[in-house]
Amino acid sequence: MKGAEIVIDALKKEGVNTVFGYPGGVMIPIFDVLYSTPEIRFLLTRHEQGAVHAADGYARSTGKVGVCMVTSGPGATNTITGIATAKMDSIPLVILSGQVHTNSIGTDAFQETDMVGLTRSICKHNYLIKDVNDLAKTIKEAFYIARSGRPGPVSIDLPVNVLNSKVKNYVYPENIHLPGYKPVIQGNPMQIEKLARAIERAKKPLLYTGGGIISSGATEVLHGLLDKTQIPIVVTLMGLGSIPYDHPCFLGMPGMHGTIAANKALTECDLLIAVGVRFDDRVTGPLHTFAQQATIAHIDIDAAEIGKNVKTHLPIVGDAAHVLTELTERVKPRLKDAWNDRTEYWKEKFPTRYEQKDQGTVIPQYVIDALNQVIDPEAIVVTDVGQHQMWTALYHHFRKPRHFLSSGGLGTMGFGLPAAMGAALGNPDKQVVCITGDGGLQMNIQELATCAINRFPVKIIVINNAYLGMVRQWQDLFWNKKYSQVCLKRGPDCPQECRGLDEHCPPDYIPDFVKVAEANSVKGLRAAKPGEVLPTLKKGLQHTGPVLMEFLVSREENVYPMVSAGKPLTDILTGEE
Ligand SMILES: Cc1ncc(C[n+]2csc(CCOP(=O)(O)OP(=O)(O)O)c2C)c(N)n1
Repeated sequence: MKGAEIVIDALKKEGVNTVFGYPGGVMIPIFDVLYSTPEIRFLLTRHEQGAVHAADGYARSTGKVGVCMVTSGPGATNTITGIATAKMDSIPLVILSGQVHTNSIGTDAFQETDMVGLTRSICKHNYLIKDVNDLAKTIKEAFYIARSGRPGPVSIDLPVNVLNSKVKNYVYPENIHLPGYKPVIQGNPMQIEKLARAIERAKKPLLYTGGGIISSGATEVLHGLLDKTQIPIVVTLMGLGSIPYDHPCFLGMPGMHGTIAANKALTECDLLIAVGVRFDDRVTGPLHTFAQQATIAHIDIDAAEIGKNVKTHLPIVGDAAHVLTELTERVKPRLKDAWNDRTEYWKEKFPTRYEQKDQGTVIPQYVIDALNQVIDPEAIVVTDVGQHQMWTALYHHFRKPRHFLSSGGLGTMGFGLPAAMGAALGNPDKQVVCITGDGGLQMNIQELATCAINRFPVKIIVINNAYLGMVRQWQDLFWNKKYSQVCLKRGPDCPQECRGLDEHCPPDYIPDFVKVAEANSVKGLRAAKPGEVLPTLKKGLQHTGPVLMEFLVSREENVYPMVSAGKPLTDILTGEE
């Protein structure tokens, strides 16, 4: 059997029926086999970055490993941002890239790049296969490593001669032998017992949970723990959806754009039970100010996370679902008490809010909030990165895990549209809504064509403020309103120094998103007045094919609440100062 055939057979054996990618010279042997492999659907994107984000969106929404296949050189380097995005958010991917002939490696051969070197620090593991006899075993390992323990992307570089070489007796291996890699699943029972006792003693316990809950499939167990203990909970961007937005214990997202209730609770709690989180700086602020009064328990499948950023008093290495199941069994029921009253008071006293007037400009928050009235409750919501992402995190009504996809750790603009496309492919029965900024959409706008030609009915909501809004917000609040290179209307007639809107501002936005949509056979709609928002959303969501709904919003709206970078979580700007 030829190397290229082994790759395709291995994918089938791993249960892969969908691959995202883009072809090129050295990968033709594999594409040649794919040509007559109807069991595998290949999604030809319009850019390799689109392919890797689409594989990522597929993986996040289905829980399966996303597979991406690209050629050597520029094909491989175009996946780098997507691989780093997946690594930061612990998303299982296998990236198969082509490579030049093993004899040419190191000679600057045509389209040669050192993929192993390039991906070393941004993937969970990587391989360069030099011998066709290692191919099957390596692919088996790669899938196992990608999906087990703390999931992550694994890169496999495939020299063209390996793909063209033959193996005499090919068998796909059944077992994995990786003595150096044994993820711990069950937590230490003594430690779990200690945590159960600590919860009984605590006066102000708080759960702080993240993406680890979703990747371990621990949502139901978590709900069970909440039912038994009523412990207030804050959920990071990556964990949104693991608790329904209206759950009585849910205080919202913590951190820089977190709710006031969540940040106050983090500051005051005396026992912090962190599960599947990594104490990201966007959540904690300066570490010496974070949860100062708390005993910190940290449950994580990745031992390297324990104590990485904060001193942990009660470490438990293990899978969140297993550890929380055992914790729920061991902990005594806890009734709501004065601490619950206090956190609920904060929730009521400091809701996130906006004001939409009947006339005048559309407020971006209103668009995202109004979507709650018309969206299918089972819909998958995907965002890009920026202000619209934070408003979605604050205003969207999250209901289920794997139904909110967003680039958290890397904050990758351009993620939204291709990730939504991957989610649509993986979930043909679900409504998929992509909320994006006018900046981020343009980073992978070429994928509109992929959506249209494949009939992916993605509903795209463009919050068009004609600014790179989140950067403008920082310049507004912390850089004396010097709007340097954030205006997407800026042209040669604009003054050198700009502090916002004035008579020089060109009237038209380029490109015309509605026309771009229509040129790609995607339905285009636009709303510019408050009264047009709901009808446009309704019309767009009812349309059967892909739709782009552009909302022209007030340009200088800021995301609040906000804790300034480098400030403690107590230092909250509300926008009403
Ligand atoms: C690839 C990439 N480049 C730059 C940034 C820095 N950045 C973060 S948010 C942002 C602005 C995003 O603007 P837009 O897409 O219009 O969304 P908005 O913030 O206006 O909602 C920028 C430039 C980034 N996160 N990713």
